[in-house]
Amino acid sequence: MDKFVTRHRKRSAVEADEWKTEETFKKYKEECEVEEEFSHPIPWQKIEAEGLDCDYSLLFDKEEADHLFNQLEEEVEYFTGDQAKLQVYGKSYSAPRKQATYGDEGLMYSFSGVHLLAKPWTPTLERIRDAVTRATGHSFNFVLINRYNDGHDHIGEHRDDEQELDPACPIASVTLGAARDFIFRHKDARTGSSKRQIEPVKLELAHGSLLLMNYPTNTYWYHSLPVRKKVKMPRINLTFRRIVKNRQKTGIKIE
Ligand SMILES: O=C(O)CCC(=O)C(=O)O
Repeated sequence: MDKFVTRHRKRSAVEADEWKTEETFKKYKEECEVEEEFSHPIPWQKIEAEGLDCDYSLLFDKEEADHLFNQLEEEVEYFTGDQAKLQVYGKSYSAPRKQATYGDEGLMYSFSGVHLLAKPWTPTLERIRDAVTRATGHSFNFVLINRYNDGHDHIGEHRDDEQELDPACPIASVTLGAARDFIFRHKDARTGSSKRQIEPVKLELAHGSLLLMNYPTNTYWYHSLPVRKKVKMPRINLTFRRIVKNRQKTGIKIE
């Protein structure tokens, strides 16, 4: 098969306030999509579970991934000082990783009461974003960058389910650097007396890889990048997103 499908939306997500159920969302998506070819076919691996729909592939070969990693090390400016702190249950903590946000002009990243304006795209971020667009047919206006210095750096369980994210656009997660375990846990398998036995979904995200988290994955599943003390090398993760501009209110919640 050498034809792939590009999905373009014909109307804005803002009009879709009626998205209350999966049925209405699916119907809306079908109405909105048109098919055409695009030019960067890559083999995808489907990852599915109850309410989880992901696609995984290697987007960049080692040489290109090494180059992109080195370029990002020169270009990306990470938050420092108060902007690098997390507020969890009213207390301020240093994030166990470095973070930065880039994107289209005026887009805001809101996180634990702190509002951070996206910096303008750098040449390397544009190059990666465009490669993701060619591979998926989706366009992105924002990227959150997490840099993990080694296996002590991590991110706790959370969902990327903010209302300003366009659900018709997957969250596209690019990994450069050390391979790390990435774990999904169903929301009903976490805590409480009604806890269900649903196996977690564990992946290893490789250097140069692309993971697409499609709707409704972030409705039902939490994800995390746990501590792995044996990992000595740094890793940069870029999550490309599409933010609906006049829905911006809240940011990523880390629990
Ligand atoms: O570094 C990763 O792979 C995970 C990043 C993440 O969970 C996020 O950006 O929401």
